[in-house]
Amino acid sequence: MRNRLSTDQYTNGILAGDRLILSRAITLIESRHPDDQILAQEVLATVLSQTGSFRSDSSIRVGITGVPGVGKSTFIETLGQYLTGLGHKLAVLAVDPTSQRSGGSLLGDKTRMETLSMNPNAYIRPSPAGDSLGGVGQRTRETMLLCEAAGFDIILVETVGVGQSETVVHGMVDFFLLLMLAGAGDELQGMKRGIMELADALAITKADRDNALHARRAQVEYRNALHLFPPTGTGWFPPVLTCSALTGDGMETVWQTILDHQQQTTSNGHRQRHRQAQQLAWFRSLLQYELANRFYTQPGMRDRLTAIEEQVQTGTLLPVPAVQQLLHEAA
Ligand SMILES: Nc1nc2c(ncn2[C@@H]2O[C@H](COP(=O)(O)OP(=O)(O)OP(=O)(O)O)[C@@H](O)[C@H]2O)c(=O)[nH]1
Ligand SMILES: [Mg+2]
Repeated sequence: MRNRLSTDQYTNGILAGDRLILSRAITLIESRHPDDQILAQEVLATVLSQTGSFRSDSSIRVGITGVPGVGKSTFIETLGQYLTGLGHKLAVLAVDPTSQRSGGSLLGDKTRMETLSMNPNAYIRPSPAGDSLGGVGQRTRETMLLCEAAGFDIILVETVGVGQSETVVHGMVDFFLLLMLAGAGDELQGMKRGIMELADALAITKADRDNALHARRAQVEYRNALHLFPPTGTGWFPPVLTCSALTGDGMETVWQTILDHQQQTTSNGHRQRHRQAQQLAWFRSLLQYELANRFYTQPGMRDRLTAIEEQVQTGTLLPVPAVQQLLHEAA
């Protein structure tokens, strides 16, 4: 990156809540350039050593997922306005598995969160285009830490409910909110059950106008459906709420639910255990990524793989000895 700042300049800027410097530091984190990566890690380490963990301990991280078009961005816009109204400082990040393909990003090209992006107490960071080092969302975790160090006490992470992104986001937040639509008895079946099992709450959105009654009916259906799920073991039972990002109805209840969850999991120790487990999982996934990366980027590996795969395909070499042979050569 041209015009790099010094570690001190980044660190002081971030700790002072300078958004411009925060943005530049995040760009550094997203960069694939080795020099940028080294500097980014230095900045992160320095920032974290100065904030300790108190800022991230007092932050609330919320993941918001749901099928495309369910209303995630609009919901974040309305909830965000409400939260900044309460005096919070809010950072909005996105984990977008589709940005790799389109080269764009959800937050960038669809709903632009026009009101929220003008709000001095909100910081919106679209997800980077192109594949992220370490896989989908890896850089978002570090970005989150920097935002917390810059004084943002609520982090909202939007992700579209396709692929693996919701699992990734679930692995980095305290509270995972699933947005759904009414009139979706069919959707319930089509919906990946796995996502519902991850949710700390379901919110049926667009519960306004003609849709309000449908939403209440769907609320009952989903409540019944959730009762069939095994208990989470945390003592928390995911509630089903209704809301409208258009009218703002239900936003307060959604936020109160998140606070209740925060309070309960803090007092029973689950929150801390959860974050520790997330740290460990992050480490493990990075290690796996790094190992694979080193293996595949060895000189000549591509040709060697092609040759061995051909042998495996034609049956002249079995998969197990093929793997052993490759690993042996690599060592
Ligand atoms: N009536 C009504 N319409 C809504 C509400 N929330 C969102 N919408 C509309 O639904 C459409 C999709 O909203 P988005 O917020 O872009 O949905 P999204 O889930 O972020 O979509 P992707 O980012 O593409 O996955 C837009 O036309 C919104 O105006 C709501 O509460 N009520
Ligand atoms: Mg969106």
